[in-house]
Amino acid sequence: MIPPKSNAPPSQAEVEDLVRLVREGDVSRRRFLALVSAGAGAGALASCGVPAAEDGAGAEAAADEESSARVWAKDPSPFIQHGTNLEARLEAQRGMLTPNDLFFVRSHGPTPVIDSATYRLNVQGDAVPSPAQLTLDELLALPSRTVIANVECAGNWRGFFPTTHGRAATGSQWRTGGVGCAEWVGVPLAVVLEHAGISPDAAFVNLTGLDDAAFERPLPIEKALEQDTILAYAMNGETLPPDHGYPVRAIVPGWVGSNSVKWVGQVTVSAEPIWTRTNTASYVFVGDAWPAESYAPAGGAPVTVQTIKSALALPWPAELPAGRHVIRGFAHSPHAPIARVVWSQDGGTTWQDARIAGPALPAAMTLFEFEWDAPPGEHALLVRATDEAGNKQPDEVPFNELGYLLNVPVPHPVRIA
Ligand SMILES: Nc1nc2c(c(=O)[nH]1)N[C@H]1C(S)=C(S)[C@@H](COP(=O)(O)O)O[C@H]1N2
Ligand SMILES: [Mo]
Repeated sequence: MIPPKSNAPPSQAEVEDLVRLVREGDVSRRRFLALVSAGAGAGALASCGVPAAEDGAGAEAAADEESSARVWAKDPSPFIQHGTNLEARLEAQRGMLTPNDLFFVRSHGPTPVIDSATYRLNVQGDAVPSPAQLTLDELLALPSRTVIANVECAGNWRGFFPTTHGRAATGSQWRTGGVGCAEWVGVPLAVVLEHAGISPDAAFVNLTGLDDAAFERPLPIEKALEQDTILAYAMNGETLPPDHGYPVRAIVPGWVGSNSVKWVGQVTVSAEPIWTRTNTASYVFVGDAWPAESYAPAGGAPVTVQTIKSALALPWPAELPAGRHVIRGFAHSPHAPIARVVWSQDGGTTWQDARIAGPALPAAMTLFEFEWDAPPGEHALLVRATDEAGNKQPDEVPFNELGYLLNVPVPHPVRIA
């Protein structure tokens, strides 16, 4: 899928050209993939060793192998398993795009098997005067759009709450691998809604999956109609893989992953707010900072927009030989392109600039790197990103029970032997 890696990073002119093409929605896939997978920092890969699954999670994966065969279509061994979820290892990713085989999976049940011949997309609801049904071929015939965007779970980084707040939040204890970035091709949801015909008072759009969980999440109409909110059928130049929603999934750039409903079978449009489990009980902020009575019938403020983050592409914990290393990582912000990443080896007393080493698009992974002359001993590296709109990872965030959107810089343990 991704062409062989070149050691030559793209030139600044190439990157600018690329970003312009992407912004204009006119990117040639082959050219684009060639550029982003070239990335930069091939030396970093060599010096950091691109460690495979050798920190113990390999054994966990092997133990689960029998059941995993029924849960996912993909090979789970490159991942850290949490129930039916597969957490990615950022250290395995080189360029801005996450290869499909390494893309994290967050599913509320096993991957369903869907027959494209009998697949139907139903568009209905009180704001759809005449319900519509589309076959996959009919959907594919509608105008398409290419979007480069992350999918990031609202609970990505949840496993750090014990470190940052001294207590754990409920849910899978993800570290940094609940995020991936891909090039998606699909039909704008707005095009589908226009095709079906919606009434002018349409206010909410609920997307429902064909998985056993019938996972669903409502979107306000404004977000549903944004041009980059698409029903995707391709991922990184391949047919959408089963685990990522084959044949059709939503991509809602910049919003938490639960909005990007996989295996979409139904689109319900209403003039009224739509309340489901996923915007009342889960994917809401529950905690002292969000008094429940202010958000009824939801139990707290619905979690919508993602947050700015940066993380190192190193195993957790990392082990490296003493000496000079090029350390890589990924930063992303839902609000604007990443403008700056700084790093610290002294607990945040002093900070140094990292180099932005790849294209910077909003709501997509941005590669950064820095050189570190690592002395022997136990270290903790911090990184902090700022975007072009001035958003910056904060020093503190209030605790929320369900553990969403944690983004304070968390020390990454590194042992230098
Ligand atoms: N139908 C369906 N869609 C779903 C989910 C699900 O369990 N079922 N999980 C959601 C959540 S919580 C996330 S974070 C993303 C993860 O997308 P991925 O598995 O492609 O990484 O899918 C979303 N879409
Ligand atoms: Mo999620």
